[in-house]
Amino acid sequence: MSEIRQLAPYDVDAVRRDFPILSRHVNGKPLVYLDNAASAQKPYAVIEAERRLYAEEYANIHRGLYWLSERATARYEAARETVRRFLNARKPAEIVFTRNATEAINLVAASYGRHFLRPGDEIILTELEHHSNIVPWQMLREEKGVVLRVAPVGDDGEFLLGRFAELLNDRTKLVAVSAMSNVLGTVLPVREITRLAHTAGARVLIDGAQSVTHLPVDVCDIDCDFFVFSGHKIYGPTGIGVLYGKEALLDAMPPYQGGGDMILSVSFEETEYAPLPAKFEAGTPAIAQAVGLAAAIDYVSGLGMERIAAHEADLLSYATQRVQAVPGLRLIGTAPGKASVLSFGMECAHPHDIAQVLDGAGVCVRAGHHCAQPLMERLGVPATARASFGLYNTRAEVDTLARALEQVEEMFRP
Ligand code: C6P
Repeated sequence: MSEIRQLAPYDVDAVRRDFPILSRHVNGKPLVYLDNAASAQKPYAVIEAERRLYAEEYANIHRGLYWLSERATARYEAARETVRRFLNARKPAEIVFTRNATEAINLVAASYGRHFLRPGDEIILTELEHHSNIVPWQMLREEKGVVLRVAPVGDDGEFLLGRFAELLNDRTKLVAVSAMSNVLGTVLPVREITRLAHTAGARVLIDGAQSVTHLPVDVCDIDCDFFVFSGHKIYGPTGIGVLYGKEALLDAMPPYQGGGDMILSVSFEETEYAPLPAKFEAGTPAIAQAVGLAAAIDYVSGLGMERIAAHEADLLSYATQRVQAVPGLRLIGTAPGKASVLSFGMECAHPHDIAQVLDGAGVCVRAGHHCAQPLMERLGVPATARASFGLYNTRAEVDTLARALEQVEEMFRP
């Protein structure tokens, strides 16, 4: 199916039929789901992969000496290989399953950060980071006395590479940046950021929570040291995320959590840890969710990341043009090359009011600070309304959004 689909023109109606929830109504209106940056809906392929595992092949993994456990283990490890291929990592050992992107960043902060960073070492973040890529480093600052430096963004939300480069110095030990802003859609030049950081002798962590859904990724090409993402944003299950790390680095890092499955042997005197990646996967992992994530990756790969990106780019430019025509609406984040996210404010209404009116029209958007309060502060807004597009959204849905925004304007106009 996948090759045929990749060769055919992008058929969004066929894609929509793969997602059962998209045919439902909310508040008496057809569902228009535009909150994909928060979490994406799931295709039958993902739902069915989890169902099949539970119905036919489920047992705990890595420890059973019976067929069913071996089968479930094979499925889980095959999922790891699918993720490896998707990211173009060198080895499955470089792929650690976590709960989500947040846990993956916490793992790096707790293991790499505690073990390798010293008081006075500097970590560079950017103004557009999600709280998940700020708070773990602040916790490390409390504990280790590291220094956080923040690369600025411009008024349009563009990343200022030159200003970032000025922050690099011989105390910089880590650069932790998002590949794409969840609020503004700004896409960061992660390859160039990594090159500059490496020249300064720093390690690089890329938060791919948003970018992984919209842009093809190749960790070897970027040459980053760590890359993280969550399954639920890429049409996969909740409860599963990924940490990619270069093998030598992960090898040198101490375990994050202790328990079963991450050991070779335990006595009360000492414990020998398992090799990668098991060393970082203490306890029974999210087995079915890993299998569901692999199905999601197969699904998006079947459609083709480039084709998805092209479809979404068309939607974003159409939506930008449509909503800009709504009186009193101001776009927030207009960096060149931005992807799939449209944040805005309206003179007449608070973002929460906007979201509520849109909900009445069946349109789901997020409103608030989007877990990026420092960015809100930088932009001088308390909140934004945010429409974020996925591979199943259509121009007709954008029209519904624009009409509902016109309704907001009519309702709240003084
Ligand atoms: N952003 C949004 O609505 P988790 O929660 O671990 O799956 O993802 C955290 C995360 C990390 N980095 C970025 C850039 C993100 O956008 C997110 C999640 C959602 O924008 C939920 S706050």
